Amino acid sequence: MSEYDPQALQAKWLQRWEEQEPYRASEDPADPRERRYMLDMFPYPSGDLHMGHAEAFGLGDVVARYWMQQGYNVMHPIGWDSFGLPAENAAIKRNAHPAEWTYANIDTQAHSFKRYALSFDWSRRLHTSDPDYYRWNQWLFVRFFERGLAYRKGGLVNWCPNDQTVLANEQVVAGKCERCGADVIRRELTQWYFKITDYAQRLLDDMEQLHGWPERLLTMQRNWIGRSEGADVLFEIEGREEPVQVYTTRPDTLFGATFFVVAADAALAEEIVTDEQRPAFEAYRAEVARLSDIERLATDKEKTGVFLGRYAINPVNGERIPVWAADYVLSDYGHGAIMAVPAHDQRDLDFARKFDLPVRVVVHTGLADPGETGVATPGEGTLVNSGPLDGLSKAEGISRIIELLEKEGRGTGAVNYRLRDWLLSRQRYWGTPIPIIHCPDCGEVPVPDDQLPVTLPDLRGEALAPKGVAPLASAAEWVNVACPKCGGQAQRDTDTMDTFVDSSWYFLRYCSPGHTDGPFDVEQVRKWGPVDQYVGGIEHAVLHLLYSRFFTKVLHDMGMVNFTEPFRRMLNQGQVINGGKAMSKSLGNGVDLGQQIDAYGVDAVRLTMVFAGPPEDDIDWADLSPLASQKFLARALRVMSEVTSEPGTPVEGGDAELRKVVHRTIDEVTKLIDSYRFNVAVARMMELTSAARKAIDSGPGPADPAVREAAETLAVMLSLVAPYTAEEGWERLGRTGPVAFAGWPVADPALLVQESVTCVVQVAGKVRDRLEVSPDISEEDLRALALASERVSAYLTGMPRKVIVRAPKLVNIVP
Ligand code: ANZ
Ligand code: ZN
Repeated sequence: MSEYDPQALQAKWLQRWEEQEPYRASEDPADPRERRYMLDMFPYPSGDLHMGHAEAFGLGDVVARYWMQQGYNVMHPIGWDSFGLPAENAAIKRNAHPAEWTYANIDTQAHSFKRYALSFDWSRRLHTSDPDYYRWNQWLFVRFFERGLAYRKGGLVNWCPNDQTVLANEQVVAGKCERCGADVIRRELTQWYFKITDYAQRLLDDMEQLHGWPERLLTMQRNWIGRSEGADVLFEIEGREEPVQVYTTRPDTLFGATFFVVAADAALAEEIVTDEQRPAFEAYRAEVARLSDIERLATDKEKTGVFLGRYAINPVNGERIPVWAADYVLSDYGHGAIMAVPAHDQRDLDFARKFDLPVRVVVHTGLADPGETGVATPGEGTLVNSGPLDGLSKAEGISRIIELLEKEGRGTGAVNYRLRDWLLSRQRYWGTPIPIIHCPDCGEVPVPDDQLPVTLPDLRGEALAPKGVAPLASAAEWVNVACPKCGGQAQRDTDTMDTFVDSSWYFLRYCSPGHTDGPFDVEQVRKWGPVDQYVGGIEHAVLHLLYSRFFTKVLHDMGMVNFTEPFRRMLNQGQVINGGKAMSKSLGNGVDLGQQIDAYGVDAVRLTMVFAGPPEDDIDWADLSPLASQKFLARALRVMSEVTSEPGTPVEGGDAELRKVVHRTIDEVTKLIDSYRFNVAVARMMELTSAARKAIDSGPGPADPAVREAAETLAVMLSLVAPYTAEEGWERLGRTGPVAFAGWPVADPALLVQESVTCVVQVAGKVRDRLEVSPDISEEDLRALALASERVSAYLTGMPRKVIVRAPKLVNIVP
């Protein structure tokens, strides 16, 4: 094998790794190594692996292999998120069972993962669609139910008319179904929810622990949770017994509330509308039902609404203000009703101008009158027209008015969150059945633990077609059961769980995948958890990454895990694009991973991905050259093959210059990998290869021990990105055992001492000073250094006319 033949290398080493299973994490309690847990977001089995997988898993593998080299006991597991709609849609089309498609794709992906040489511990493999996995979804659901964290309620929900199922708020992106892109509509349905809102404050507070998360991700979560502070204020409504609450972040503007708005779809609107206004109101409400929240809240949307024929009383000045229904107030936010302050809130102002309602300035901001300009003034200022609040600032006004309201029992300080409870019922088949039995006498009865799992009945093809009711409802024998409590005739819940339930705790299952006494072995999780490094896409920012944080906190409260945050460090890889655009069927710019591997080899593809740029950035495959990567790997392997000294030869007598290069490389690459700058680390490996090549050809030659040191360092470093080439090189260097565990080299500080060069500084062509500088000093630094020299300034009267810098050896100053 003199030529570089990637396919031959793959065939040879893949077989040995299959036999040796070198990447199995050790369970031996006597193993003294510190544990590390490296996790990739597990894949959905939709066909074979693609370029995006290759990039994300390639990056995760750099981290896992780096830790293995550093001597940690590393767990790097893999599994499949194998419930979900695509399998079901494929099954309908082919008149088959979703499991057929699912498990065939899993086999294909598993095969490709192995070929791609990822350092997985295959013994921990799991599939969420296996009954011995989803059994524990059900078990956890029952625990949540017992704690009041899973409950059923009726209300308007997001409905995808194409997928014929409800969606969680997190799955509605800009008013469209996250999965299929159809416009989401609202439907009135009774559904199961997880009470994630109970954890809103902790989800915010615990972000303090997430130093290792990208700021962008934390910001997205913070905004999604959407905490605000303000007050709940009680308004009397004429002709209604009970006062109505509104939530406001600006109670200081209460004197400027000139009208009152109820969400058109709130029960209150329906209740208080007068007979005279009812027909207009009902027509309007029907119109609003067709809009998504995003559309309703859009600030540039023309304001619409209808007068309800009633008046509310402003609690601070007794003023009668008209009550309207409108779509820009949401029924499930705050209390579904607002006090409108048009002078200081743009949407209220737009509404006031449209319907000719009064605008009263109560905060003097120095800006022009909103009633005239149409531009609200939401900023800071001095309160005016506000009785006891006059002259106060916004902050003073807020605390003063809350005090007054509380004293009179007309309001309280309040905190509000944008976060809604997690809607988890789905009207589809290929998911975890909700383990509840509905009994006419006992109500919602959980399936007893010893009767779990509730497995899916065997439905296939047409039986799965979306009809707006759950397919499980058609399996009469499965549905009709005895009530576990009273034994009477009862029925199973026919919805399945959102598949995000499956992924909310899978990382715990990996710690003890065969566990049969619970979802996971608490002791094992204590040893391995939390995840030290998680790698996956930013698209999960407010979905999976929020849900798993919630699950972890609940499990913590149940005493099952000893940490409150599941993922210590988080890396969001960029996307692989082609020709500046995301790969897509319609653009025809897809790149097939299998073809790339056939053409250039696994190592060249992996190296190309890692070398392309910082891990978080998108990489454009059209700009990259896997062929150049392949040539580099061939060069590296040649260097490793040409070393003639024996393994273990003492390195002390080796070439001093090359040794300095080796140790500087070790020092830099270690720091670069620690800070995720993998691409620059690869560049350093390339430089090391060139230095070794030069030493062999025109330096001390292939027998010099420093050449061996360089080649062995190269093999170990390359094992992070090019496992086949590294393993082969390691063997040719006469070493035995997997290169993955050779041990990360340590830089010798004595060899890191920076040499310096002498820089000559001339003024008007005469040498006036000599400076000792680093060989890689920048032009700016050198220029500044030269001009700061006292010997130089003695010959200058003012700013020099010109400074010519030739780093690192010459500075020429023209006075
Ligand atoms: C009066 C007011 C005056 C307001 C002012 C703002 C500025 P965040 O920060 O997002 O929590 N609001 C309350 N409930 C609402 C609902 N169900 N639908 C739409 N809007 C609602 O926003 C709180 C503010 O949003 C509240 O404060 C209320 O308008 C509005 F100069 O009350 B404000
Ligand atoms: Zn019963």
